[in-house]
Amino acid sequence: MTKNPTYHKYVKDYNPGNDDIRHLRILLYGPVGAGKSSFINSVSSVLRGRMTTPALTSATTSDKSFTTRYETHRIIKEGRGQSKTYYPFIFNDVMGLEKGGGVCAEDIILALKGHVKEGYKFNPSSPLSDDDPGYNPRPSADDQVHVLVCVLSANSAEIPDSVLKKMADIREAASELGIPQMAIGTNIDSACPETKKDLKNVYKSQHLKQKVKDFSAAVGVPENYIFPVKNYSDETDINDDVDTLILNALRQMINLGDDFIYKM
Ligand SMILES: Nc1nc2c(ncn2[C@@H]2O[C@H](COP(=O)(O)OP(=O)(O)O)[C@@H](O)[C@H]2O)c(=O)[nH]1
Ligand SMILES: [Mg+2]
Repeated sequence: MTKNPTYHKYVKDYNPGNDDIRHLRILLYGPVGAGKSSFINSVSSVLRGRMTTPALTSATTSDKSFTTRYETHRIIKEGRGQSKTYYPFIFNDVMGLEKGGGVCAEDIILALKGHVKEGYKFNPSSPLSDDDPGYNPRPSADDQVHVLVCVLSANSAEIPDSVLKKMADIREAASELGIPQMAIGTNIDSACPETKKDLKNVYKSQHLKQKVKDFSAAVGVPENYIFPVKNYSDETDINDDVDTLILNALRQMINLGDDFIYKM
């Protein structure tokens, strides 16, 4: 895999094809530790051409107790301080599909519609109600989610039924709203020794092929909408093969989101 300059350019030059929309909102959801924050950091590193580490990832994947706020992550395009500019695609990530904790499926569905205000602290035991100050009664086209991305780790054990049920509810709501959906499979390195050795083996690996099939069956996303990625985790330098997979997934998010806002 040589770095695909076309994808890089496409992403760098992208502007939403609907003048009423300043940015595409991409919502990542999935279990704690699946690699949501790492993916956002990786996108930042790929586009900046150097390792960036906004203090975003969880140091330990077993910590399920921390509270989450609804936060928007922007990627810096150019400049510093007051003169910073950002890419016209932004990310939200919500964790908590764990049983007995995390964000309620109802809250994720409210987020899809743009009803969750920036900074709202999710309450695992009760969903956001419309009289809460964190509720946005009149969401703009910008507040709504334009692409829903399921994040799963290729290196994790089977997904519990309770989690699958939550994911199915969220997907169904997104389908009703017409929001396009896709998935990324992270940790292709730690899940497969051959791929770890050389990321170019990703599409040859029988193990990963089977994982994609399993994911597809479990979460109902078609196989060709599941993108394998390796997030930047402990490397110190940018790597073309890592970049290519991240850009491939990101390009698809932008394509799907742009189709959707075009129709809005
Ligand atoms: N080797 C490897 N580690 C990863 C990958 N993605 C995430 N990690 C690591 O897994 C841990 C949890 O990732 P994080 O992004 O915080 O997960 P989140 O809870 O979904 O936001 C971190 O220590 C990451 O460095 C990957 O693709 N490969
Ligand atoms: Mg995270």
